[in-house]
Amino acid sequence: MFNPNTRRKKTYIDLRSDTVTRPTPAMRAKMAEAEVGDDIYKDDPTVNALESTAARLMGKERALFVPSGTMGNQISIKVHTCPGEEIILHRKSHIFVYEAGAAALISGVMTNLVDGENGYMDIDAIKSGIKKGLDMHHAKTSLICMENTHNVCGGTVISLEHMKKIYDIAKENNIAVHLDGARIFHAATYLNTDVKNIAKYADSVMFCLSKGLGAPVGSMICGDKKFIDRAVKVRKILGGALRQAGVLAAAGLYGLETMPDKLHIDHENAATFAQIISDSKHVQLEGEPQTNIVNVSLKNTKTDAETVAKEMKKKGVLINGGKGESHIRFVFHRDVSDRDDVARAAEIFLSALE
Ligand code: TLP
Repeated sequence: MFNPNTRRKKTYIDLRSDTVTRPTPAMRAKMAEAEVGDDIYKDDPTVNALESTAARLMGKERALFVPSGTMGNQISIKVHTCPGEEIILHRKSHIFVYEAGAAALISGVMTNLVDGENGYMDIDAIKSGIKKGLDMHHAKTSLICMENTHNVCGGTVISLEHMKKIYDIAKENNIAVHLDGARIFHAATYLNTDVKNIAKYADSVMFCLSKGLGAPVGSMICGDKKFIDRAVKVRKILGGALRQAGVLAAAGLYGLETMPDKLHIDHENAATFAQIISDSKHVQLEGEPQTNIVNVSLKNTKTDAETVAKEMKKKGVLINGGKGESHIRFVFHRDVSDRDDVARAAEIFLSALE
């Protein structure tokens, strides 16, 4: 019988992202055993189970399985907006920085970018940025997007108080709120709360199965029935409607059942890693890690991220590093759970700076 683990090539300690996890034998077994059907006919019992589980966990009426987080965010933007309108979001949000301009291309919306430390969008800037569209010169603001945890800002967690403030402002102005909760379970772990308590400050939530939860593919979008009905159509338009997707949904369900309670390990590993490397005078942490991401500045060194990445790869650790860049992100996940590997990766990073 095919044994996936016999096919593995050299194993690296892979800190490029938490998207790199591979399904465990137990997860693969669930995938192999999954009952399937044609999901376009809503005939796939495993996808249906995943969607009802996700909706229940997020405290929303409905949920929809989508192939990726990017597609989930973009479907949500498309549903909440009309072309020519404006969305407010953080300058360093994934939707703005890493989704290849999709909001402009797919939804035809303008982005009104708001700054803020650690991913906390400045409240006054949001208030003054809202345009009702009554003045013929203005694009109407129809959506505010939040991100929690905040990836580019170092996996930082936005407090419930801050989220509530933004949600209340949006509601006073009849504006929808979307949450990019790719790592919402990490945020909930840090806040020691239920994901529902985070999701309640958004009309729609996207979360990823393929990051900390360890599934190979997929994300969920959750919202009310009207939102999901419209999202189903947009998913079809974008080519994201799948057929016997139960084999993928089974991995997502297994991730939802088994992983949220273990994410604290990734946070502890990130903290241990940060603590070891911060003993070096060359290393400048860009803030204390709160969750599974450690952001480091190389400004006190003579090297760049590309050189560091090459040196680390020779010694068995993978990171992303661009030429001339003075910033590195280290991401912790289930496949780096061994404490010795965490310490080893930290030592290898420090030796790559010399
Ligand atoms: N983030 C990836 C890269 O795209 C940068 C990563 O390695 O962290 N929202 C957030 C906050 C994300 O971090 C990501 C992925 C997405 C959305 C998109 O998810 P996918 O990759 O499934 O399209």
